[in-house]
Amino acid sequence: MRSAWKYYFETVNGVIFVIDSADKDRMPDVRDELHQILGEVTSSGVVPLLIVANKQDLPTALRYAELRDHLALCGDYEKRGRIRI
Ligand SMILES: Nc1nc2c(ncn2[C@@H]2O[C@H](COP(=O)(O)OP(=O)(O)OP(=O)(O)O)[C@@H](O)[C@H]2O)c(=O)[nH]1
Ligand SMILES: [Mg+2]
Repeated sequence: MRSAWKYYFETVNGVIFVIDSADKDRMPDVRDELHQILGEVTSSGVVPLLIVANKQDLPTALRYAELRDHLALCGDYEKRGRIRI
């Protein structure tokens, strides 16, 4: 599936990316995957990407600012107003 995402993005109207906010150990993998997707979404034209931070009810869940840091969402993407968590 991952290698086919590039073709998939050419045919969808939007992408919903769900994160387990409480799974801190996997944030590096999530970050890498998300940035790969962001690159492919961008090269496929304009595809809205919604990031859903799941499990926010758990006390150990990472909050907005922490997720933004872990996923390296600041910088260019955020400046362009293209990212909302
Ligand atoms: N507290 C809480 N639990 C949720 C939420 N959404 C899904 N779950 C539960 O999370 C569980 C699934 O997540 P995980 O336990 O991480 O399982 P997984 O991601 O399939 O497998 P792992 O590889 O072990 O992470 C299920 O028991 C769901 O009911 C949420 O918003 N809050
Ligand atoms: Mg999980």
